[in-house]
Amino acid sequence: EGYRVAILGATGAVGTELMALLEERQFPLTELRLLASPRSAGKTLPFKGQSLTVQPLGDRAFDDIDIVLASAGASVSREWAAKATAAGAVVIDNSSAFRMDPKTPLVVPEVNPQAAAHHQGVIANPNCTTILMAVALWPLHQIQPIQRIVVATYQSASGAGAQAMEEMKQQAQAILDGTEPKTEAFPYPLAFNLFPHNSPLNDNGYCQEEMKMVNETRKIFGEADLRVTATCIRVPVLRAHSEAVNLEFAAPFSPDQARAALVAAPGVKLLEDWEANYFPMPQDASGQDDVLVGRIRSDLSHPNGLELWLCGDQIRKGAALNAVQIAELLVQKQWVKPMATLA
Ligand code: A2P
Ligand code: 11C
Repeated sequence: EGYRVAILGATGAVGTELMALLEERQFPLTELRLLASPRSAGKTLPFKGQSLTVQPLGDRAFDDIDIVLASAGASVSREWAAKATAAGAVVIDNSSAFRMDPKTPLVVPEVNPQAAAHHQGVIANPNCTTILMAVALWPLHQIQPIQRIVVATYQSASGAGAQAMEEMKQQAQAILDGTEPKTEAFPYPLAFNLFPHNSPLNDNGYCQEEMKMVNETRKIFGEADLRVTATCIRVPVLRAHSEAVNLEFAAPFSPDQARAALVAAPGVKLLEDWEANYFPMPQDASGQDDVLVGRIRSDLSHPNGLELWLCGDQIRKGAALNAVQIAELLVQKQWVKPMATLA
């Protein structure tokens, strides 16, 4: 038995990784349909030793499809998700379009898999920084409730897509060559620089990326009143995000208790060598499935406080892997309709 899957945004940074993960994890497929903008129509991409042709998104794009993995941005999802569900598909949407919609489950399989059972055709994949933090904090929260999260992020170029990654490389080359770096995907040069996250600012002074961390974490944890504050920064790293997290628990929670919880938790890897001063780095996390956590220490300034540092691959667990895990969950629990019979 297999499923007919469409990747919407197949030519993008996340789309490319979705294809690699479906192949690597041997997702049960009877068809893989690649969809992108008309600009990419006719382009071919490799999959399982074959060459698949990219099709332009259009009215019949979702006919006879069981699962859509969508990663072409929020406006494309807003326009096309209802058409895909009307055609009978379940949409796993990587964009922000439906995340805070009360009818749409927002799922990190290590945290709230059961939420996916109640889907009405669309399941939202959270923001990348939120996913990475949720995977690392949920096991701690199970043992000792977290009361407040203060997080600062160090976000890679990949969060802004394939073109942004390319732009940063070209900026680095331009600066080394002594020429003016070009900026299109980003508002400012990112190479040899950093800046507060380039998402629009809200009236409360937070940018949208920061408010996603606040609101999405609350929804995933099922804790509407959890106190979360975030500062999101774009840094000149290609493809893994890092986060410095300060936690306040209901009662003292020691670093060793946290380590024990993390070692036992799925999707997390403890990486600490205090003698060598070696802790997670984006280059260790790139291409890895697990969120790497380290530098766990008691907060000197608060008896119930704990500090930790994490790195996770933004394109994999932050986006594509989480979406494929949701698809696997649907298959395993039979929460997606199986395809029409195989001949
Ligand atoms: P295309 O390559 O044809 O522009 P990234 O996040 O890496 O920037 O990738 C965005 C993905 O979304 C790409 O696959 C891109 O296709 C796709 N995309 C962007 N706009 C549209 C659109 N209007 N319709 C369909 N796909 C789109
Ligand atoms: C970034 N997290 O790193 C953002 C990109 O809501 O899916 C993804 C935005 C989103 O810039």
